[in-house]
Amino acid sequence: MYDWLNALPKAELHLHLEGSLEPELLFQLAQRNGVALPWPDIDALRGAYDYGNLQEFLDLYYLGADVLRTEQDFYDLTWAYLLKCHEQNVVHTEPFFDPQTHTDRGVPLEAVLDGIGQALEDGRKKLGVESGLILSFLRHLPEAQAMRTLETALPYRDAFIAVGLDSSEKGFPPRLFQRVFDRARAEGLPAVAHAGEEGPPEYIWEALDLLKVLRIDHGVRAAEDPRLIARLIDEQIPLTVCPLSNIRLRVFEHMRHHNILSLLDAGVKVTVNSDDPAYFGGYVNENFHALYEHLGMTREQAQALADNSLDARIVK
Ligand code: ES4
Ligand code: ZN
Repeated sequence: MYDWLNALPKAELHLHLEGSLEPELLFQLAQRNGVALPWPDIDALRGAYDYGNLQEFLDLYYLGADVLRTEQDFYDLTWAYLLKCHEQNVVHTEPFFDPQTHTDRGVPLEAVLDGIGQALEDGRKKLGVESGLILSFLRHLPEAQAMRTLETALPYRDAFIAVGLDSSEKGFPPRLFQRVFDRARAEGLPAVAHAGEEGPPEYIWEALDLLKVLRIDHGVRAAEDPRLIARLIDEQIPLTVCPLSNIRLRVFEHMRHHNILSLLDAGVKVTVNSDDPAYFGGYVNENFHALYEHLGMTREQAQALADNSLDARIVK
């Protein structure tokens, strides 16, 4: 079963590039850039990968991202992730990056986009991994800063395929970013948004009705709202679900309580993704393995999940 799952061609639609920064590369980049780290060694950093909730994880994730300084760093980060895709039969990926995490530290947007973009191009040519980049706004920062980020990015419009919304969810509803997403849509940019990970089903409604997203990132809390579930099924709106992430961030107490297969069987277009694989203990295939081990996922279900991921691509 494991070999069969590994060999399934699949797409990854929910992956934060900054969250694919493995501790080894993190330490290597810190040394290359002369960045002092709060952990004495890789094991100490790994020991910190124990989170009570989304915010505790994000605090560590933003600290880690501080080692990313140059175009080469962003190339190396993206290339390492694409090698994983190649290894795992991820034939298509639509990764997120958080421009504000870097521009707020003085890293030029151009360095970020050029480094990621060159690696994605090499991934297509040398590995056969197709891709499209999603520019994601940090929702814990003011709307005006997201708008400025969008305006700064528009001259590089061809470097990304869509906009997204991530970071701390509770207390930062999608409605706060309606004007930014209106502006992006006016520029012809499709949208996705994190919603219903820690936040309530209402945030999923807002993402659909106000931000006009074509996919929901996470969305597992939709299960609390039967009307919303009916809509997701009716409109076949994809949910990019991240099982290992949800366990590490305590969205579900244990993998055996995860609702992804119930949603799938009910007719919701769910997909399997790794979110922040370096921080959550696995890439896409390890997420599939966990569904087999703890939820008894069948081959038919796995095939449906992989088919959904290819179907839910923005770039066809
Ligand atoms: C994230 Cl798991 C998750 N949720 C929201 N924002 C994020 N950024 C990186 N990982
Ligand atoms: Zn995410």
